[in-house]
Amino acid sequence: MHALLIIDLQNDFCEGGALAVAGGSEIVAGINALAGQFDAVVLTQDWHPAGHSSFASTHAGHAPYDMIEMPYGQQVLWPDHCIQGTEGGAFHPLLETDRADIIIRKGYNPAIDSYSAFFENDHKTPTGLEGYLRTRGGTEVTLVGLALDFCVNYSAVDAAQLGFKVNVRKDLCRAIDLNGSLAEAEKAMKGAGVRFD
Ligand code: VGL
Ligand code: ZN
Repeated sequence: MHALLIIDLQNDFCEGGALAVAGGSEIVAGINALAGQFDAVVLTQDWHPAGHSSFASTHAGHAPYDMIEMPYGQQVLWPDHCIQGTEGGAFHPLLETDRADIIIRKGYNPAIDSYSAFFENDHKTPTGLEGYLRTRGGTEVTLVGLALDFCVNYSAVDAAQLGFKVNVRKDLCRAIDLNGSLAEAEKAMKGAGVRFD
């Protein structure tokens, strides 16, 4: 079974959003057109409580894009984004969400960020997506969405390490590209055996 994972196609990551990724909304039509070709469609939704530990505003004296040390490793501090129940956290209005089989929310634990669709940033706490895919007979995943160098990258690497066959459609992703993060992400994905077709 081959699943399409549509990563974080939410208003805050698109033009005009709190953590806008350049060209984010350009990929929506292509993703809608692709979705019919898969056995399953999974949407992920970045879903933070107000005051989340990944927000710069939560840490006195810090600005967005600073790095801090968290118990689970280095963490970029982001502008407040994708707060539960807000318009910024909602899916892009043109994304065809009705065809999704499941929506995986992540980042709801106030103390840990969660880039990957499979594990929180401690690389241990599962979201449940692995079990969902396996119990449906999933063996292969294709990833599209935002952002290529953060949530798509972490999700793709985890999927490959879990033993799924992984393909990232880079033409249907857009990147933040913070201090070389895009080049680093491409290297990490290649190293994990992710294909770019
Ligand atoms: C993401 C930064 C913070 C992403 C989510 O979806 O790539 N990036 N939260
Ligand atoms: Zn986030």
